[in-house]
Amino acid sequence: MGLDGSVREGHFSYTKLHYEDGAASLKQFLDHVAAGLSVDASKEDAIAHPKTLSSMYFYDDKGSEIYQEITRLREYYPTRTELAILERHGQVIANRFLSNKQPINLVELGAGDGHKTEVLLQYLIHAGVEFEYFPIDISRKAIEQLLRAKDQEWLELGLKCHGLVADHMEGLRWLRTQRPGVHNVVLFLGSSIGNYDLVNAEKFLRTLRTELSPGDNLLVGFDMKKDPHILQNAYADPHGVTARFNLNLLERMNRELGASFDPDQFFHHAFYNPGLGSMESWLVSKCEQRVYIEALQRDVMFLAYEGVRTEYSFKYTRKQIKRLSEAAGLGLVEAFSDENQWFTDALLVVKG
Ligand code: AVI
Repeated sequence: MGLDGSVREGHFSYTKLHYEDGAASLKQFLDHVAAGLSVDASKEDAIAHPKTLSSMYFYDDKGSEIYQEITRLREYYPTRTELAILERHGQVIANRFLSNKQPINLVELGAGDGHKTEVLLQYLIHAGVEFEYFPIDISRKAIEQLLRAKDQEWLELGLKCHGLVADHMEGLRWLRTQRPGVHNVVLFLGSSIGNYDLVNAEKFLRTLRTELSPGDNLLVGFDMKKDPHILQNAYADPHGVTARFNLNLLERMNRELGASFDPDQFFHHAFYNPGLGSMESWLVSKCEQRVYIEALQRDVMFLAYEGVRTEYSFKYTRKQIKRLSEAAGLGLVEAFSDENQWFTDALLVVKG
């Protein structure tokens, strides 16, 4: 570890701002499961308030691996469509930052595997934009894997990079104190914003804005509204990869909470809800059953065909993107889309 608290990883380094507390995270997961599965489906209000679990718990090591598999599926269009947008419009995006003529903190929320960002990094370097790249992820493993995987490539590109093991807001606050006055460009790619409902998406953007300064930019990925058949195919793929992704949540409860779920007794069900404008993923019980959760010291009952909602994936229109941004105090500078208008990377600016 360096004097400034940074940790070297190959030719690059990272700072750890978030201390992973295994016991606290497990307790949080347990409380979440207790609240989400406590609904008694035989009671009337279960129609309005079914059993739920948050999609944020999909991403343990196994879930993250299956998600990478999803992104490579032909049916799951968002990843390759966003990549194509960045390939097609990267030059214009880079030129926008060049015309600001100031050095930039290029901040990425959620490190990912770096594949999509790579395109943008190359454009920025070739355009001569002066920047340092700060991938932020709550998981130390994710930052280490990214730095390790990209070590030689980035070295050859002459990229300046420093990782942050932190939650999004902690990372942005650190940048404000360590690099005051530097223009921030925040990347939130991959339509992760769609996993928030509309109220929480606005709340998230508003909180982000409070950590930034007027004139700072964001590039946010939005999946667009489209023919529900295309959505259906992407979220209930015929290869069963998304089903495995969803069912892994049951296995995670077995592994971490000593639950006795039999994944064969549930199925993955995904559909587009046009009223909400969102894809929904559910785990549906194939029969009436009782599941014991050791860490809760109690059984959870499921009726036959009762569901647990595990994910929303909201889809947007241009108008909604503009409205959401403005409500959060952000201006829509430019929207970059593919030719089918399936996906949009929206360049936003923090208003003064
Ligand atoms: C991570 N997130 C943007 C993905 C999505 O499309 O909502 C997660 C996912 N769920 C099913 N397939 C992919």
